[in-house]
Amino acid sequence: MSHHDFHHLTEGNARVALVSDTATYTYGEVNSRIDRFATGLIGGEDDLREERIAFFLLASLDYVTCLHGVWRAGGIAVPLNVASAVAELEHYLSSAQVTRMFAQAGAPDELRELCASLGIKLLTVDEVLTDEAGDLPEIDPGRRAMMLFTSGTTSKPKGTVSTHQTIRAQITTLIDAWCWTEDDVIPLFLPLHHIHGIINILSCGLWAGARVHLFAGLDIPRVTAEVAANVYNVFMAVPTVYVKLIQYLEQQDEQEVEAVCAGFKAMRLNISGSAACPVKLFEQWRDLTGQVLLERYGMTEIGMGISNPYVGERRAGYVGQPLPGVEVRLFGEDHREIHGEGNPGEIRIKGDNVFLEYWGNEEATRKSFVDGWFCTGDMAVIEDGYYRIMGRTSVDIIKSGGYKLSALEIEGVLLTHEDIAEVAVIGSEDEVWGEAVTAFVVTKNGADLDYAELKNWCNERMSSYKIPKYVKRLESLPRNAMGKVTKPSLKSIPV
Ligand code: MCA
Ligand code: AMP
Repeated sequence: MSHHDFHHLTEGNARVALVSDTATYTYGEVNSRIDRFATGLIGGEDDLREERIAFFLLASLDYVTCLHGVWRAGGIAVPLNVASAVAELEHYLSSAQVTRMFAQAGAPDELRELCASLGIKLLTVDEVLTDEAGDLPEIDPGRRAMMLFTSGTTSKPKGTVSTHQTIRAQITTLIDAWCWTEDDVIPLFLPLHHIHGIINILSCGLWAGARVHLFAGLDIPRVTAEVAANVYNVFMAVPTVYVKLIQYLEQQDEQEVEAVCAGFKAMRLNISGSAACPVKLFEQWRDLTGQVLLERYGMTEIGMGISNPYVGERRAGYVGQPLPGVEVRLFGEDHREIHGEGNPGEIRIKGDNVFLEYWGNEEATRKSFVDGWFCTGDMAVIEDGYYRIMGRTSVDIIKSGGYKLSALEIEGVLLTHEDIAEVAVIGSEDEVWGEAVTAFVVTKNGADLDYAELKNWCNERMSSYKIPKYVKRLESLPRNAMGKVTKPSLKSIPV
């Protein structure tokens, strides 16, 4: 990917690219700001040479400036979760060996102290912008471009590195498959440290010359007001958002419901992904709005892999067929390929869309590929030509509201609590979140555990969406003969 690929981002282009609460920015304005930022970032050098530049920014002109500025200057963009706890940030920043970090003016003291202790320069975008754009390097498409942290079956999140070419492939596949055009207008309320927000919405939108409405987070009254005013024609979200929209509409008067539903109905596309869309939700949304949700399957390491068709049957409970340019096969535990319909196997992926490596973790990278195929850890089966996701190979990964969470990471933090002797974390079925983080704990000397206090304690140590929604005290954890906690048996314990 070179910046010429985003061919609407050019000097003087008067099309509107971004709409925020307070302002509207044209492609030309955004482009010039990116160039001036990239120039400032490079300083007296000719290329950032894959320097890791982090940013801690909500969806904003600054965010877009950082992302594209780092790309144009030859750095690696490290967008961080703005809801992170300081302890989590420390891991991201130190493992990525970040040297500079961009945040809004008036960043909290904790962030200043953390950056100072790690020798990271904390800056605002304005501080770096130059008056004029200078020369920028030509970037080889094989060079590293972005690092996104993803939780997995290890206790600490890993930095997933993609190249300019990876990102280009991930974007162009979706531009074609979902028929993006410059007439599209889409709201962006999902977080911007994951593929769903960064690639599927923001990058596809800017690549296509579309208009992206930036929100600091999910603000249902504001989003639905815009929907009712027929502002958007494309909508992308995780299943939890559709659940929350339905719950919200249940509280509104008939007139408002009618207007919002008509707004959704008039759109050309509603997409659900990042977690399984229950058949019931698919049907509720269709009955309410007339929209047949297009469900697709993706992962941080691969972008999007499998999608229901834009034209053709979108089947409830299925994720569709491999996207063009993405090779998908199913394999058994013995690494033999599974053929034919109705036979489950692990999804493995090949293609330009697949990431390069886990940063600084050759072993994890090596282990995640077999014979050149990336092993997703998701099980699937093909039925009547459509892929159906059956679940994951690991019980230690939880999907809550579209966020992938590591049970081991949460257990690791809880175990540092002075009253907790043993703990096992699982995802329990939940109508709103898909899976709700649930902790089974054995306390030291039978100590009591107050939920509100524990939640407060957790707040300082983990992003709030990782905090267990349910905590259940047990006398002991169920273990097998090897002493390993039998997590599946915990699923049947009422909480
Ligand atoms: C918020 N809360 C949550 C979650 N989000 N709890 C569990 N799971 C969550 N996902 C909690 C907060 O801690 C808070 O708790 C309370 O809910 C209200 O928080 P708020 O931020 O106001 O909630 P919200 O705005 O309604 O957020 C719900 C959300 C958000 C919009 C669904 O979770 C979200 O943006 N999820 C999408 C994440 C995403 O983009 N995933 C894509 C990654 P309390 O009140 O107790 O403090 S996957 C990906 O990129 C792959 C490639 C793919 O396939 O797409
Ligand atoms: P992440 O690592 O955060 O990118 O999340 C990727 C994971 O989300 C995948 O490995 C799947 O487990 C899950 N996922 C994404 N889309 C879907 C979907 N449509 N249905 C079921 N699971 C999904």
